[in-house]
Amino acid sequence: MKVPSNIITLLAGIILTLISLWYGQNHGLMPAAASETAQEVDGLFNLMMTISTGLFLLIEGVLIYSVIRFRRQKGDTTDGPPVEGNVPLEIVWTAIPTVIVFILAIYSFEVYNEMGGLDPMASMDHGGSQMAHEHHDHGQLVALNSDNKSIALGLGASPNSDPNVEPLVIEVQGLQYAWIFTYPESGVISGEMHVPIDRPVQLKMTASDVIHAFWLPELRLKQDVIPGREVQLTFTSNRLGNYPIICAELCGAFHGGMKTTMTVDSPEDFEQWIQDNTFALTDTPGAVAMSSEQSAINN
Ligand SMILES: [Cu+2]
Repeated sequence: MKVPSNIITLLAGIILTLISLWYGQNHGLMPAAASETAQEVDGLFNLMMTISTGLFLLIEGVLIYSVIRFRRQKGDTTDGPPVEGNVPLEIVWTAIPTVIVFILAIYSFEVYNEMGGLDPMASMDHGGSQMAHEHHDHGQLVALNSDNKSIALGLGASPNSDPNVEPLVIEVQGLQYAWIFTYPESGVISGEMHVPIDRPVQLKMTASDVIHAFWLPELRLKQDVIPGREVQLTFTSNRLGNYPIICAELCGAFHGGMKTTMTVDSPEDFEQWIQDNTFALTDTPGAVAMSSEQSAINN
């Protein structure tokens, strides 16, 4: 009995779709997601992975099938049939990628907006914020400062975030080859970053020498840090743990060593850490607490 070819095509399509859907969720390529927006970024990545897997299997499958099925027969030295285009096929393989690109564009725009990427000036207290809001009202993505020179950089507050919740402000300074974190509320200065869980954090970042890039893989955030400019990064972590902070811009000979840790603490542990490092500051005037281990020694 011969199975009709359209049944085989349908079965192959179903199997291909199921494999793609499964692999899109189980590729295991991403580290832990430590925030809601990181999970949304993963949603976008997983969709792209699903589509790519489907296209890979389809194209490679047809290629391998054709290599075997239409290979040269023994003793056949004639030319192959002259094939000159196929209009319906060309329309289909142009239309499908167009639709895919539109879906991905809209989806990624949505995720970027969720992250606060479309309104970097939203919670900035610069003199230019009024101007920035005027521009924002007209739907412009680029906000000008009052001096009309600097353009807002970074990620502001998510449009979904509660405007009544004050974010924890941390000043981040990138320099060859370290990150320095200053907590203006308490005066703590540290070489590693601690943040409380479930509270919005607003990083105000500058570089003192060359361009660095502040990369938090578990938050799916990466932001260039530029000398002479303030760059903002706003996020809320929802997962306790230690996560690497890595410089992702080749910034000199020891760029590879420009790493530290972000610790997401419970609110109590965070308060404790702030207190420990504040004591370290007052006990030995002028001393800078570079790590919690060091402050433990000081106590
Ligand atoms: Cu660097």
